[in-house]
Amino acid sequence: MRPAFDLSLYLVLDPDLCEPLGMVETTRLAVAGGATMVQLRDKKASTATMIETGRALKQVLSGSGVPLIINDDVEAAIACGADGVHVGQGDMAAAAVRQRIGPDMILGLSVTSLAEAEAATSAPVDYLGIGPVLATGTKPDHAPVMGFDGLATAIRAVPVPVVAIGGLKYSHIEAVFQCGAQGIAVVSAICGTPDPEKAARDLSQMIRSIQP
Ligand code: TZP
Ligand code: MG
Repeated sequence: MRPAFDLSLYLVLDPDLCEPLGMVETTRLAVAGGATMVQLRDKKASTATMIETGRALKQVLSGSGVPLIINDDVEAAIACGADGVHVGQGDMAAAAVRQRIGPDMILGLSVTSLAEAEAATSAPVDYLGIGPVLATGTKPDHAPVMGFDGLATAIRAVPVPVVAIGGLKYSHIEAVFQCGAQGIAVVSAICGTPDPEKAARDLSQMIRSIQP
């Protein structure tokens, strides 16, 4: 069986924004502050480096119950003992990923529009990442922004839990959950701060205060 997972405060790592603390220490602090899920996303890393970093992240997450998800690199995810994989529209198809990882790993898929959300309704995924909700400098080549109305419309079209992404900060939490999302995925709101534990704690407390 796949592990249970909580999308509510989903940290997506960025190696550049995580300097000077590094991705492993940033993760340790963010999880201490309340992050519920962690994704290793390093577009420039080799599979060998992804495996090495993934193993270090698994170690720091040990005992926390927080799943580690690997972006794109399915073989690295399997090799480092990650809990799941996250793919985008341009990556390996979700059905092929599911075939490779089997039934026991979490699978997430990014969608950037209502059309992509509708096309994903039959995909064998456990959750969707929907966005960018707002413009963000973290992903300079991002798709057109969807806004909160676009997010809410896409969420209504899909049967699986959704985590919203793109330009999201503390001040957007209420709107994200009002749209029907199960969580907020952030890079710079945690990785780009001098105190990732405090950043995560502030976000987490706000989420807890509005979740039913
Ligand atoms: N996918 C869509 S937007 C984005 C990704 C990975 C980056 C989000 O970064 P931030 O800093 O939380 O806006
Ligand atoms: Mg991708």
